[in-house]
Amino acid sequence: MRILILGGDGYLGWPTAMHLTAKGHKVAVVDNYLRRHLCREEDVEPLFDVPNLHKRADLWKAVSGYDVPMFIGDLREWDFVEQVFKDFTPEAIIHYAEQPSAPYSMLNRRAAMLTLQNNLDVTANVVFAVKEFCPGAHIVKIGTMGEYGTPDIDIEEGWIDIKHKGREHRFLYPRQAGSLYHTTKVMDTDLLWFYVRMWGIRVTDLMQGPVYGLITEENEKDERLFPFFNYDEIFGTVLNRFVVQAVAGYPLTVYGKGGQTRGYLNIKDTLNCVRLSLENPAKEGELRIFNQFVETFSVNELADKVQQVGKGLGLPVEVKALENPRKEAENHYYNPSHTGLLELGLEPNYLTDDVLAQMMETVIQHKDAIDKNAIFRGVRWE
Ligand code: USQ
Repeated sequence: MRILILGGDGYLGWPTAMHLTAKGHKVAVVDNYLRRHLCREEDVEPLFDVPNLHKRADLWKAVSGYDVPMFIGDLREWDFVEQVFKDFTPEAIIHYAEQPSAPYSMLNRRAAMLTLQNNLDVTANVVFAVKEFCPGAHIVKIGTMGEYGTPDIDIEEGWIDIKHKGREHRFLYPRQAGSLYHTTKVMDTDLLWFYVRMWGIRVTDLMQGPVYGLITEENEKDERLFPFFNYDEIFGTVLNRFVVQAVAGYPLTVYGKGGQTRGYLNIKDTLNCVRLSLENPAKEGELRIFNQFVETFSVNELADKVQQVGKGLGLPVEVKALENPRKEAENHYYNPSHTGLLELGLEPNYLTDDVLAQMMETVIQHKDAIDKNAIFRGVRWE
């Protein structure tokens, strides 16, 4: 299949490019280095230096023999979008090309507007490009479990049947996001649903939970192919942060009561979920939604696991509850369903002690690169 990856330089984008080429697909990537640029602006660099896309593609070619052509530019600009879609007419598009951080979106007005404009403009341009250059192509969009928030009822997989005054109708499951970033994902879903109804495009919207890890089948023998590994408060996800904190001897930063529960997945499962979605596409005129995670944990449970495994490796890990800089429920009901991807054949990689230990051992080798000043800045939601 000819697959175009938008945001192909990112934490998930580059590993996806390697994975799909290794599975026999023809892949091209697009990126404007926004993530690298924002990390530099905020002085929160990833743990390892990551070669630019040209160098990553050269390395991957040398290791695997596969080519990954690339387009460097901004998908908010229609001229560029046109050039990309005319040069590489895709059968499927993976849309990761968004500002991905909740804390970044809450930093200040400029960061909020960048998030809003980037995320929505790119999603709209993708829809217009599909209609004009490759009608029938399947859009696989990375959404987030955070679109649903933490309601006091079970979370369904995208849709809910509502009975009202004796009649019944199926609606998008109610969304109530907890950051501006998450709100842009809700808006993306609405935009896609609108064009599914208007133009009959085919879309899979993946409601993904926080991802952890850095090792995949494709990069395990060569660290130069590792993804960005952010551990700072802005771009690092919680488990990646805790692993780095454990190695650095920095008390684990549990926000508030630590009962915040989310659905987590290993980066390897992100790749499998995306591939399974591509290989079993949505139908024309369908918005298919999967909840993309494999197990749920509270922040306290993650901190306990990291502490235990850290101790086994001789790391004296402390846990320190901090006043929560975010506005979120710290003790809540959480029971989201997630059967769709399992039905497509997903074989989950669970968070075992061995998986955590492997992550920690990798980070230990880069201990000297950890910048403790990046770990906690206190970006408040107020
Ligand atoms: N948390 C802590 N301590 C920390 C960092 C986070 O207690 O040092 C807590 C947060 O308050 C939150 C939970 O851990 O309750 C998850 O935080 P996170 O930073 O790992 O995840 P989040 O900001 O929600 O965003 C991440 C990704 C985003 C993705 C989302 C999926 O950055 O791109 O959409 O996970 S979800 O959380 O399901 O919405």
